[in-house]
Amino acid sequence: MARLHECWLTEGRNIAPEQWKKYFTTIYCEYTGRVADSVVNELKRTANTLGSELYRTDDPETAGFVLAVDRTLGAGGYRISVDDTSITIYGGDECGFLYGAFRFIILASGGYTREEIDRCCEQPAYPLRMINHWDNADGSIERGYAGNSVFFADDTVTRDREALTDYARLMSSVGINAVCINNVNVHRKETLFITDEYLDDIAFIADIFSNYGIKLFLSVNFAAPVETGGCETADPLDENVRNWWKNIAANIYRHIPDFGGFLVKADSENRPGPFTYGRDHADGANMLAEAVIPYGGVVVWRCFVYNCHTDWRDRLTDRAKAAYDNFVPLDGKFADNVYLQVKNGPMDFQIREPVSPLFGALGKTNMIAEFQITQEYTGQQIDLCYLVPMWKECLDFVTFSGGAGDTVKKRILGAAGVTNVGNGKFLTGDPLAGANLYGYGRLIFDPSLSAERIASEWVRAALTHEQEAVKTIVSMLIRSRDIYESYTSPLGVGWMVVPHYHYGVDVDGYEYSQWGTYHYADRDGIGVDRTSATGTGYVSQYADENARMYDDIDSCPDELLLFFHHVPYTHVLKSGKTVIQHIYDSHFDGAEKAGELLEVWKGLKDAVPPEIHAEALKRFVMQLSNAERWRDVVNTYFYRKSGIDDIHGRKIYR
Ligand code: GCV
Repeated sequence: MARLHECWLTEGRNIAPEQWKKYFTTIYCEYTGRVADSVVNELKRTANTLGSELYRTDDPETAGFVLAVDRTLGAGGYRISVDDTSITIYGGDECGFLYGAFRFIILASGGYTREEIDRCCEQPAYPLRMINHWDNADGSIERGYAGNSVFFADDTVTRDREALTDYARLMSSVGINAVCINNVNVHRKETLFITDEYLDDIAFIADIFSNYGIKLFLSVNFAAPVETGGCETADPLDENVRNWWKNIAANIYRHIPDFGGFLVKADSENRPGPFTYGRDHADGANMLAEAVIPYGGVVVWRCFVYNCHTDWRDRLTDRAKAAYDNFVPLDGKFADNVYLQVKNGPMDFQIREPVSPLFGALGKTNMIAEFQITQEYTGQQIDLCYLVPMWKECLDFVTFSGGAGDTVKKRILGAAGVTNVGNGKFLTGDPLAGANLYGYGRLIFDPSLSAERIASEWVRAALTHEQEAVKTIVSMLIRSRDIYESYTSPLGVGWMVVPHYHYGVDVDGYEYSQWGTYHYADRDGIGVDRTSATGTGYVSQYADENARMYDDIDSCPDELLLFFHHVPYTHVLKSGKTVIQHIYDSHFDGAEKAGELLEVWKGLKDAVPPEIHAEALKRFVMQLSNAERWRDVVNTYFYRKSGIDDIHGRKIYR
C-alpha cells in the first residue's frame, strides 16, 4: 500500500514535544460517529510521532484532549481552547471537530504558540467547498502536472485504502467537503462510472471520503442515456430519458448513500448537451436535479459554454461574452438543488482576466466560483505562481449589482477548485505548488484571510520554522504571480502560449485558430476592443459602474487594458510608459526576477528539507529558461511589428 506525499500534514513531526506532548495522554469525545473517530485517529497519529499514546477516556475532567459539541458554531464551525492541562476543540458538529483538530495540528506543526492557537475560531463561509479532478479512468489527468491519478489506473479504480485515506485527510484538513473524482470531459469508460460496472469500486472511495466529511461527486456524460443506456435520445424533456436518470440515481444512492451529486460540462468544447435537442441548460440541469433530489443530491452545472469553432475573421463574435449570453436569460429557471459553476474570468484561467460578469448578473440562481489550482496557463507547476492573490481579487471584486458593497464572495455559495495533485513523488509535482492547494482550501473556508497569512501558515507547516526563511519564501510566493505575468502575455490580453500544451511562448499560436482567443496585434497596435460603443459589447455585461470604468480608456486599469481596448503601441499607460515600452520593460524585468527567484532559492538550501529543495531548484532553473525565451520572443515579435526601439537600448533580437 502506498502513502501519498504528506504536503503540510507531517503527522506532528514538526510539533515541539516540550510544548505539546503533555496533552497527548487521553481524549474525551462527546460525540460518536465515523468522522469523530477519524479525528481521534488523527490525534493518535500525532501522539505516536511525539512518542506518546493517546487513549480514549470517559472522563472529560482529566482528559488531555476534549472534543465538545457547541451547536452555536454551526456546521463545520470550531473553536480551540488551550489551558495548562487540556486542549478543548468545540465543534458545531463532527466536521467542526475535524477542522478544529486539523487546525490545531497544522498550527502547532508550524510552530505557532499556545497564545496564537488558543481561541482560534472559524466557521466555514460556504456550504460547498469543492475539489474537481480532471482524472481519467486510464489514470491520466487532463492538465495534470504531478503524475497520474490517485483514484484510477488502467480503467480500474485503484482501491488503495492508505493512499485514499491520506488524500481525504489532506483535503479535509483544509475544510474541503466535496470532491468530484473524474474529468468533466467524460470519455467512454468514465461514462460507465454511474453503472454497476464501476459503482462498487466508486463506493469504496466514497466510503473513505465519508470518514472525513467529504461527499463524492461524479462528472457525467449528458449523452449517457444514448451512449450506454440504450435510449434513442438524451433529450432532457423525454419521459424515458428522465426515468433513465432517475433509475441511475436510485442505483447510485443504493451504493453510496451520501453521494453528493453530478458535475456536468455540457455543450462545451464538443461535449454533448441539451442544445442537440433544441433544449436549454435549465432543461438539462433540472432533469438531473430531479433525479437526485429525493436523496438530497445536487447538480453542479458548468457555465464554461462557448463556441469553440469561431472564425478569426469574424471580429464581432467574442468568446468572453458567451457564458453570460447563455446563462443570464435562464436566471431563476434552475431548480433549487442546481449550482452554476462560473470560472473566475470570462475566458479560461489566464494569468490576468477581468472577473466574470456572470457573478454580478445572476441573481436568482445558486452559484459557485471555479478556480484552477492546477497551473495550466500559469506555469504548469514548473514556474512558481502562487494563485491565492488572484483568487482573492475575484472574491473581493465589487459587482455593484446589489449596491456598493456587493462583492463576488457575498454572491456565491461556494467554490470548486480544479486540483493540482497526482501520485508522483510530491503530491503537487512542484512541492511549492502545495501552497496553492492549501491556499485554495483555506481561502474558501475563510475568504477574509490574507494571501500572506495563508502562505505563511503553509510555509511553516510544510517547509520550515526558521523566521528569516519563512519571510523569504512567503515573499517569493507573494511576488510570484506578478513575476509570471510580467514575462508572459502583456496587460490582460492573455494566451500567446504553445497551442494545446499551454506552457511556453507562441505569440501567434492561437491567433488564426478556432478558439476565439486573439490579441489582434498589427503594425500599429494590439488588444481587443470589447467596449460598448465600438467593440464587441462585452463591457455592457457589467453593472454600470464597472462598465463605465472599463469602457473609458482612462479609467480602465492598466493591467487589463488590452483585454478591453485595442490601442496603438504608443498609447501612454497610467504608469507613464507607452504600451511598447511597458512590454519591453516588463519582459526584461520578469526574466531578471525569475533569475532572482532561482538565486534566492539556492540560498535556502539549509532551511528546507533537502528533497524539497532539490526538486524545486530544478524547476526554478527551468522557469528561468522559460522566462528568458518568453522575453526574447515577445520583445522581438513586438519590435518587428512596431519598429519601435527600446528606449534603454537593451538587447532585442532583430
Ligand atoms: C477539462 C480548458 C482546458 C481543457 C479543459 C477545459 C474546461 O479549455 O484546456 O483541458 O477541459 O478548459 O475547463 O472544461
